[in-house]
Order: sequence, then C-alpha cells, then structure tokens
Amino acid sequence: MDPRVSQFMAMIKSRNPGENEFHQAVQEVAESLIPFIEENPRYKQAKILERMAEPERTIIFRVPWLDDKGDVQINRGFRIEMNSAIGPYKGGLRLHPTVNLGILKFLAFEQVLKNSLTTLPMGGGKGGSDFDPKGKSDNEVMRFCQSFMTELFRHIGPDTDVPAGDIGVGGREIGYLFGQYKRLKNEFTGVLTGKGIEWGGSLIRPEATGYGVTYFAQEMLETRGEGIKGKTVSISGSGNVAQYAAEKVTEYGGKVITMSDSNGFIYDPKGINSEKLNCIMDLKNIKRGRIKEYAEKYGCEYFEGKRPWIVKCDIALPNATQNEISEEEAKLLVKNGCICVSEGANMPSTPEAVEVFLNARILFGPGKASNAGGVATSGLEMTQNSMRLPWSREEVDERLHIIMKNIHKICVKYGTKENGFINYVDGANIGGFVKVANAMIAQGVV
Ligand code: NDP
Ligand code: 2IT
Repeated sequence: MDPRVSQFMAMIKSRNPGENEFHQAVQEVAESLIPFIEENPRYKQAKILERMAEPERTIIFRVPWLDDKGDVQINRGFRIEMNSAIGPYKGGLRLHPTVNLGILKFLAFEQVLKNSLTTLPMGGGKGGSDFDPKGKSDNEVMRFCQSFMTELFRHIGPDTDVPAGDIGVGGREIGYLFGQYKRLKNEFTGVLTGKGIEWGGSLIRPEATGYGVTYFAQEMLETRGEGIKGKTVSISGSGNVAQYAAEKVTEYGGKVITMSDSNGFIYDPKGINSEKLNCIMDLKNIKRGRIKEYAEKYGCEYFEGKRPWIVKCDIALPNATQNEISEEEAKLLVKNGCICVSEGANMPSTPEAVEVFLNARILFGPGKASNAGGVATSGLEMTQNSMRLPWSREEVDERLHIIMKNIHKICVKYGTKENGFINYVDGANIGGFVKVANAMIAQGVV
C-alpha cells in the first residue's frame, strides 16, 4: 500500500476504532484521492480529506416503543450529518438489525461524494436504527417510526437535512415518518423524499435507483460497443433497487436470470419476465414473503444460503447490501465471462473483489456513481416540492437519464488512464471530491 495511504488510514482507524465498514469505505477513497491531492497541494494544506472523514455532527438516540403485546421495546436511532458544503445533508434511513455507527458512517461518507456527482446541490448524511421491520405488524412499524421521528424531527428540516429510504425503509415507513414530523412541526414541507405521490412525492422516485443502475451499465457497455440487449443479467436482492433494475433490464432486452434475499437466490434460466417480476413485487412489497416462494411457484432452482454469483452471466448487478461479492465470487464471475458489474447497493464488492474486476479490466461501476440515480431523483423531488409543481413521469425519467449520463462522463473525465482503460473507481472518487473540496475551501475552516 502507498505509505501515505497507510499513514492516513492509521489515523482513521485509531480515531474510529472497530468501525470496519467505515475504514473500508474511507480507504477505497483515500487510495484514489491521496495521489490526486499530492498533485493539488491546496487540498492537502486545507486538510480536506481529513475533514471529510469527520462527520459534522453525529446524533445517537433512544427509540422506545410498545409492541403489539404491550411490551416495551428499545432500539437505537442514529443520524450522521456528514457534510453540508454543497447543500443540506441528504441521504437515506436504514432499518436493519445490523445497523451500527460504523455502517452508517460508511454510508454517509459515500453519500457525500455520490451526491456531489449528481450535480445537484445536496450535502451528505445517513441514518437509521437497529430495528428489524421483518415480522413486525404495520402498527408496530408505525409506532417505531413515530418514536424515531419524535427525536429526529428537531435535527432535520427541508433546508437542513432531508432523509429518505434505504434498506427496510420504503413508502410505508416514509409515510409514518412524514405524518409524525408534520404533526410535531405543524408544517407541510419537503423534509423527506420518497413520499407518496398524493402528498408531495415524485413520479419515478421508487424506480429511480434501479433504472439509474441500468442506465449506468448501458453507458459503460457502450464505451465498448456493447449494450444490455441480448445479455444475461444476474441480480442480487429483491427489494426496491433490485425490482426496478430487473424491470429496466428486461425493457432493454436483457434477460434477468437471478434474484435473491437474505436466505438464498432463485435461478430462472428462462428469464424473470415482467409477469414473473410482478409476482415478485407482490410477494416482497405486499405479502412480505421470501424469494423461495418464487421457485416453488415457477418450478425453478432455489439455492438456500447462497449468493447468485456462482451462475454464469454477462452482467452482474449487486443490489442487496455491502460486501456481498467476495474475492472468490468475483474471480468466478470473471471466469464465467462477466463483462460488466454495475453496483446498485452501496459497497457490495469487497476491496479484494474490486481489485479482481479492475485487474481483469472489466467494466466496473462503483455504487457512488452507478446507484446515484436514487438520490438524484430525491433531489428532483426536493426541486418539485420547492416549486410546488409536480413533473410528469417522462420529465423526471428524462432528467434522471441525463444525470446518469453526466455521472458517466465525469467518471470518464477523471478516471481514464494513459492506456485508455476507464477506472470508474478513481473517476467517481475524484469527480465527486473536487466540487465538495472547492466549496469547503471557499467556506473557510468550518
Ligand atoms: P430493500 O430493503 O428494499 O431491499 C433489500 C434487499 O437486499 C432485500 O432483498 C434483502 O433481503 C436484501 N438484503 C438486505 N440485507 C441483506 C443482507 N445482510 N444479506 C443478504 N441480503 C440482504 O432495500 P433497497 O433495495 O432500497 O436497498 C438495497 C441496496 O441499495 C442497499 O445497499 C442500499 O443502501 C442501496 N441503495 C438504495 C437506494 C434507494 O433509493 N433505496 C439508493 C442507492 C443505494 P431480505 O428481504 O431477506 O432482508
Ligand atoms: O444510498 C442512497 O443513495 C439512498 N439510500 C438514497 C438516498 C436519498 O436521499 O434518496
């Protein structure tokens, strides 16, 4: 490792002990940025990277609520307000039993660079709780969300910090959170994104991350004269991002052959067409069931406890969670002929897997670039809320598509190497950094 990176990482690790995912995210960025910063001493003098790795504010709070039996439950709530140099803090809320400070700091750190790449005026933040929505009734989820917002509301606002969804937070949860915020503040504002269409939401926001990840894959493929049409595509996850990635891939003429949840994956070599996808949407969004039921219904294979990367595909879209592609799985993907990985999840590839993809010179789109369509469309929701004027489906989708093309261009600008290879990791890290860094310098030591 570059000794400047190891020195920087030693400082990060000693200041943030035990926060492994945060270390991982910072290190990946530091490896791209430290050589760039050496060439641009004003960033070094102003200690921009050191400042970016320290949240502006971290809020941790108790979330007590009553379950359906009347028993008291206690969860921990978080909001990391990472960086507001280019706009209000912006980023999702995650509800999952694994949530801890280190995971949310990694997500908030990534979010700052991602939001900058969208070209919209949004700073970065992330929050959530170790609450597990699985197996909870709607009423329990509502009581949890109301309690969570009863503390969070004093820290957020449409010009301060604008949360949205992430794992375990979709339309239902945003509804309960919004209702409680409005009640506490007596204000109807665009304080959250991912709202329902009847009460300030944007068309295409539910679809945006999955569509964006597909648009980004298509852009990458076009640099090599290729496209999604006719390709086999492995998708992990079966939640918000996975569902709409599957929809767009199918629309582009690709064949989706896998989807998964935390228990295992289904392999449908005939392809998950739109009718079958509707069934998955119903299974996951309404019945809140397991992906295994798809295999039973359509008579295809189900692999319990396995991830989809063991089957042959042309394109892989990891859309579930962090560190879901190991080094071994990355090697298998490459060996089986995979030419493109576009990350819908945040940091789904381990550092070793990323190295495998880059060494094999395949097209690798890191999450902060390829999954930025979700937050970008949240930015468009904020714009519509400010204007008090909703846009049509076509208008929002077109803007999303243009933003994804622009992010691709930024990656090409900052990531193209002398031999012509586009390193999208460097491109996204440097491209996202410059705007935030310049804003921080202009605003002084704050
Ligand atoms: P959802 O909660 O809608 O779906 C998550 C999916 O991933 C589910 O299929 C879930 O399975 C699976 N999953 C979650 N945790 C794990 C785990 N530890 N191991 C295996 N599978 C897991 O979330 P989203 O689709 O919104 O988010 C997916 C990813 O995309 C996350 O990394 C998120 O940060 C990222 N992302 C989301 C955006 C958005 O707008 N929603 C925007 C940009 C990125 P199960 O049901 O069994 O838990
Ligand atoms: O990781 C992400 O970019 C998100 N979960 C979406 C955040 C947002 O504010 O829409």
